[in-house]
Amino acid sequence: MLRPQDTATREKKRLDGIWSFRLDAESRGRADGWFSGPLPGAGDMAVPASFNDVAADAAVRDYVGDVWYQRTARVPRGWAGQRVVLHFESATHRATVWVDDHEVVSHEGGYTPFEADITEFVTPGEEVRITACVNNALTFQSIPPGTTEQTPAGPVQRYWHDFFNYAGLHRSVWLVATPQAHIEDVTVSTHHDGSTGTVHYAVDTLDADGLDVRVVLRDEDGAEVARGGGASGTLTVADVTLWRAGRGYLYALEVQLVRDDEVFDSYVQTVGVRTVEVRGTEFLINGEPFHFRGFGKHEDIPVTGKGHDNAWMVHDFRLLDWIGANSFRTSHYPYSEDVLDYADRHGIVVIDETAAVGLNMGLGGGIFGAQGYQTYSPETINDDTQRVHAQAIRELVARDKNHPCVVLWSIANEPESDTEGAEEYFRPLFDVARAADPTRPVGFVNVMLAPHGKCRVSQFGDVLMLNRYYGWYVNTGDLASAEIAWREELEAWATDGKPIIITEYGADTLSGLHSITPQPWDEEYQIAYLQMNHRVFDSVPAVVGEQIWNFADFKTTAGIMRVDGNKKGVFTRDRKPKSAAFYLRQRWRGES
Ligand code: BDP
Repeated sequence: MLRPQDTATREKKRLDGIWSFRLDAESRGRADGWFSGPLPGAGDMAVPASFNDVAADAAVRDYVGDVWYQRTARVPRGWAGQRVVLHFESATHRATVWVDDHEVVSHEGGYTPFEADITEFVTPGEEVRITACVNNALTFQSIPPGTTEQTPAGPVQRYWHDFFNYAGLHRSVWLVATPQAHIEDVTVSTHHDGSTGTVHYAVDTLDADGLDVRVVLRDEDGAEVARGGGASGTLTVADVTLWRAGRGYLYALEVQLVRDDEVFDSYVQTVGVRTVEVRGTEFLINGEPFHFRGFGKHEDIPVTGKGHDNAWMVHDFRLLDWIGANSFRTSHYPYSEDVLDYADRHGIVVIDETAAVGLNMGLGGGIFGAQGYQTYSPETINDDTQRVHAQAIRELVARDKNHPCVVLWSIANEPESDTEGAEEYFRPLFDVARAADPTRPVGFVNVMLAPHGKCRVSQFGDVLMLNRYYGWYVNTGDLASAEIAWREELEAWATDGKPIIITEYGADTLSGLHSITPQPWDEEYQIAYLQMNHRVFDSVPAVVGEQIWNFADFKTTAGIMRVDGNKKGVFTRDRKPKSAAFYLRQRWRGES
């Protein structure tokens, strides 16, 4: 599947705006045919946005079940004879879509795109009704998992991840026109040897009998640097400008479907020439050791929730630059493709994560031991979950494989990983990731409950990614003991001979709370906590990265450990710096 694009042969029309919207607490909509006319009893909803906080109504915020979105759109009259596609960048966590009365597509998984060829159901120049039934329920067979508990007061969604279960249409919806004979997919991979770069490409086409593939590679000035033909091939780039952290140089690969000089379809794929390699305890980008500095982030902003917003995105990248970060992890789900495009262009390195978070019944919103379920069992996380998880990995790789910013796949965050069930569950998933993308390392993020010597899943990873909270969840307020315990554990991990990225370490901090004798929750403690961690990291050579939890404060489910959300941000939820931001700027940029 390709991103919607405007090219010489393609057009796209964005369907964002105000849609009709309603809850469907009794799940009546399908049986009552709500797609077959104007949505009965509907209110308004903004797209893109999470619906939860927009309505200013606790019943909408905490709602579990089906919600319905609807709008009409006119298919441009100039699209006659074209193939018309309806494309959703995401629908959280699953959706079924109708065009007028026709059911056209269903999709499971809240953070990857899906689309349907709707040519036969539309007439260019006329309006169509587009209806989506979106469902936000988490089950043991969804990624992420959860369960709906029936209480005397009604259904309550329970889950084991520490961010609010925002849902809805979080990203843009598009109508797209392509030629009937069209390019279906493009895959690129790159190498370089000295100043010579190579770009390997492979093109999938549909209904393109008798047509040829032609490719032209251009540099950032638009000058042609290479050309080729055939469904796959390798282009050579003399005097290549590499994509690197801090300098996101992008070539443009124009892929054309042609017969002689007639162009039937054209698609432009950006290409960053770079290599990624794990060698011993080093993580190499372009053959040079790379040290990750940055954050675990969230897609999380006031009111809009997980709805994509370009202004906030650009602002966040400015803050990353201001503070001297060179990377982030898309904790804990695939982010908007706009974010990855932006990271490509600005040379920010990305650890790309699936939505497999909370596969751990021993954890819940930062509270250890919130048991009650067994993680891996026929009734909980089981073979069906594994199939959904495998599909989530495939869809993530299919979507993001061509982004130079993505250097590492994270197939899960903090799953239970110290049991036989965990080993059986994860072994095949690493194979799935490697089969989908042989060019990038694969890992998963290890939790403190499975320390070195106990974890049975880290053996499968190319890289060790560790989340640790010494001085916060353990040795709370006692940084001296924390430092000793942390160094001891880290030195044990270093004996595995793999690069270690600390993907989370952090302390909840209430902006504005100060003390000359630091203790948990005040701004000085956050700095002291980070300094302690950095002393430990700087003394263990296998550590190749530090990503603080979190870039900004974010919304979570309600709980006695969370005051208006998780406060481990270096910035507040509205992106004001806490004191730690200035300390980090000093460490990462040498500037205060
Ligand atoms: C880890 C999780 C992260 C949480 C964080 C915390 O990976 O999602 O928000 O801890 O408790 O367990 O702050």
